[in-house]
Amino acid sequence: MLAAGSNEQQVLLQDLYDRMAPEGLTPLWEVLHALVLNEPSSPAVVHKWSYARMREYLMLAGDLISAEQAERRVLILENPGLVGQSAVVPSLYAGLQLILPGEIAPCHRHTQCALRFVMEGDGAYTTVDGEKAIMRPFDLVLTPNMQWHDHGNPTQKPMIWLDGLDIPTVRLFDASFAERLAEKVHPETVPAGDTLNRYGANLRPLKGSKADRRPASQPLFHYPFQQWRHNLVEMAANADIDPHLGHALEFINPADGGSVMPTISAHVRLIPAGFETAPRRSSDGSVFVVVEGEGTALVNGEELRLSERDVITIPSWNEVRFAASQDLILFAFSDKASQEKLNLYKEHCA
Ligand code: 1HN
Repeated sequence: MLAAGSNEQQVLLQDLYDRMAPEGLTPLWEVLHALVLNEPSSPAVVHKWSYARMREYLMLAGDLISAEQAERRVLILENPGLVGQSAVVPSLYAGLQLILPGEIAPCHRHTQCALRFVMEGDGAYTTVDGEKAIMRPFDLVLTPNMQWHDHGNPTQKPMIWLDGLDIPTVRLFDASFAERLAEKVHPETVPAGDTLNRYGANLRPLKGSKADRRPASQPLFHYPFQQWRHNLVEMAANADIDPHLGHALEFINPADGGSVMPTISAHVRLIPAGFETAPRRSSDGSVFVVVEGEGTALVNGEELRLSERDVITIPSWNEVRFAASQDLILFAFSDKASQEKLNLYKEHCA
């Protein structure tokens, strides 16, 4: 055996690497430390996108390209640590989408799951498998895996929402399938709001009845702001506050009580004015939207100022504390759903 670390060893090892590389072989011992970390060390960085800045660029894009030509007119919120990957954290994608008055975004479906969180505008819609979800500010709307969806804006004002998709996760598994509908828009087969009546109020059509019409695994796709804000505020008025989260409610899939979609979890929080959450880390990669109020996120000791509609991303295992100067309402989505299925999810509260 050659002396460890000797020049001669290095030269001979390099020669071995060079010989085997063309045959698809490389040494584990050169990369092992980077493959198996003692704790997460994300290549993604903490980042804030101010809504005013994003909106300015998005409206400029609106002058240059139609929603129809673009298919989807979206600015990707690309994590500065993941340049070229169209990812906000390693497993998820986020984008800001604009639909101008009179525009439509043509119908398609794909294996990627999507959520929309409305930032601005009132009355545009997404049609999900023939049913319109009419979108109001801070509504959450889902387009689960392989459901036909197109968007339209019959109002007089621009409509802007944040898209969250599991694009990088689907890419990891090489499992992307997509198709365009022959028609630009899906025929409307059910009145708007029908699904909320059937599945959105802790009721459901009797199993086996004709009224049970949505896919069994994904019946609900609209979580209106009016409803979730009321629930959050009323709960907070009567609940002990969690020191690490503030008041928090998770959106669930009524089919199984689990996450809203198989790869994406979503929740909302209320942090009352004057409250500061205790330090917390979690292994999910998250995106937060400021819905109401003002405050700060203190991430690894660095302070980010939060104002209405700002978006921040907090990758895995960064320590975060939120502080509210006014009652702060946050929406968040993350890859917790995937991590729990893979027995990976972990959190640490100091
Ligand atoms: C998509 O289908 C939408 O339907 C938005 O609005 C963004 C990004 C990548 C792939 C599909 C939409 C998307 C997307």
